[in-house]
Amino acid sequence: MTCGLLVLTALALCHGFNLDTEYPTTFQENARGFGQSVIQLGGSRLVVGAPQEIKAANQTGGLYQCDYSTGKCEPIHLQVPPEAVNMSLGLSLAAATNPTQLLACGPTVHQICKENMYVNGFCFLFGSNLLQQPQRFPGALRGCPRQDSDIAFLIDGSGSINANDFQKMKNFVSTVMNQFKESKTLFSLMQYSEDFRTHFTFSDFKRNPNPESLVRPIRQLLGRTHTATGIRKVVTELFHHASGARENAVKILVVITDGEKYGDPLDYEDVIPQADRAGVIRYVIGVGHAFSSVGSRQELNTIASKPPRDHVFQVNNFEALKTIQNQLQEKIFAIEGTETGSSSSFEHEMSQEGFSAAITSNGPLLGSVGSFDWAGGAFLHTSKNKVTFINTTRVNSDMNDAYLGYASTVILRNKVQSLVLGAPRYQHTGLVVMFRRNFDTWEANANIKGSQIGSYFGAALCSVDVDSDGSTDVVLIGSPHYYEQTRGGQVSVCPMPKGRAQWRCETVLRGEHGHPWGRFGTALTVLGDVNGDKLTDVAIGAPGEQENRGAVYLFHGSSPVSISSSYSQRITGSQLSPKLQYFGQSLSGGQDLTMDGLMDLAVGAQGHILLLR
Ligand SMILES: [Ca+2]
Ligand SMILES: [Ca+2]
Ligand SMILES: [Ca+2]
Repeated sequence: MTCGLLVLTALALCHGFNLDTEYPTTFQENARGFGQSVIQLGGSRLVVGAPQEIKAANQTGGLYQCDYSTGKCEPIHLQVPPEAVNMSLGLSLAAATNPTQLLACGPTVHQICKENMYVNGFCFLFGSNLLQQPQRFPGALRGCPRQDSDIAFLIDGSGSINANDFQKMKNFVSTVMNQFKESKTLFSLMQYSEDFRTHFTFSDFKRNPNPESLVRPIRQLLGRTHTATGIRKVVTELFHHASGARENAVKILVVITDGEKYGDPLDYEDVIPQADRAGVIRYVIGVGHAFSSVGSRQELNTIASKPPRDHVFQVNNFEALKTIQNQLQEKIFAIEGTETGSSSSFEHEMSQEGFSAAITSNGPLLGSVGSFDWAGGAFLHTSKNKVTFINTTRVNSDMNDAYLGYASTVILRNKVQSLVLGAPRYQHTGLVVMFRRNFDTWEANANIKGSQIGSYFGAALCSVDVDSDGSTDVVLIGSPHYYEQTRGGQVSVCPMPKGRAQWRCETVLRGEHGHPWGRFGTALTVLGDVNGDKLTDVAIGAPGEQENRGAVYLFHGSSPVSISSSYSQRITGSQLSPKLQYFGQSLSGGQDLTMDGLMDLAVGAQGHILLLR
């Protein structure tokens, strides 16, 4: 009897230490991809992503909220902006408490720029009322990258211009060239009167991009004004690959003249259609006399591209050329591409921002694996218009194809927040980097490298406050493709580095033997304290176990700064339902949604979410 009683007590204790697998609540939806992501929200419900669901033409991804009390899920309605083409909404989710916030991302927004397809992302930040329209990050789709331009000057050197004014024209040309210093714009210059002289070609400029030294030696030709012939020569000779003109560049011609053409054997109708066919955009700057009569004004309109009001500039004298420098620059910038206010926009064409997501006290953190040729990084949106891009280039230049931002998490030490990003393809072995804020920038201050090629070290991250004192104690780092003969995938337990000490991992968590393709560590979550020892416990998904039926493991906190290396419970998908696939592909824990005082665990499987308590 005593023995029996002991056994019963042991059973009860054992049951209380772990999760009940007898009566899980199952949520099921036919939406494609339902269960790829899940998050507990506000202590009352689950939000589930179905990133592959086709909602409408060009619209992929759905969000659902699932309620334990009704056992049902219903779609969260979102006004999807039309430019969010096929974004895979719900591929990543994050949530915060106090106040309740939900961040849901669609990191595959397709954007067509000319012949190229780019992949960006949008994330939506909801408050606790999911019916209210969320805030969108970024606020608008990044503009298409700028196109390079080749700009040719055709300057009037005829005898009607005095030497002083010719010098002012040269100054104007060098000033305009200097305004494009930071761009990939190339310049060339021809002077015309009745004679024509190429002072520098695009190739000359490329070899020596120094406006002063190119412009200073130009001597005025003097003579008559053969403007039409000059335009033909620019179109055929300067905008030619032999002069270094680029096939894909925007062709821009800037003509500066003080009057009507005179003595020219060619007419404008002989040359302007040719310039149009060659795609040369023409700006004309008429100085002084050029505007003295209706006929000469008409001539400028003929030379310029249509409409004239956008392409003809009028100045009263050469001194006044200064006043149009900025206008000309703005016009040319507008042609080159959409202005986005961000000078580095063309480095993020494939950013996939929102591939991972976290909510920081400063604002949403969006992992962007595709930035800078797949080196990756993350955008931290601190306010509606302020964005910081976080990456490691200052620390390590060899980040090609590293996929930084594949996973992200926030850690808190003594009320100071740091960010942790995973780069699972770094040097093929993976890297995890911790970033600390230094005024307005985020600096990498610690990192850990993976050891095995192809292991995907850093593909999943989870920060854990084991003793619940408000400070993070360990970061769990998943390597779901870590290969051992009988076990696939592992999770490293990495305590916070002390002072300037190297960041290291101590314990390694593994799944059961016999599952080389288990992908243990694909999903990680904090569970809360399930065994009542006041130490936080964690759950780890292994969705590849048993031919992709999948399993979830529980590990107890073992000291204020560590997690036990042996698991306390293994729950397989097959034990809950024979039809479950990829059980453990997503996890979310830490809240009591069933209101029984015990922490619950939400587990994603293909088309299903299971709530265990
Ligand atoms: Ca702690
Ligand atoms: Ca515990
Ligand atoms: Ca519960």
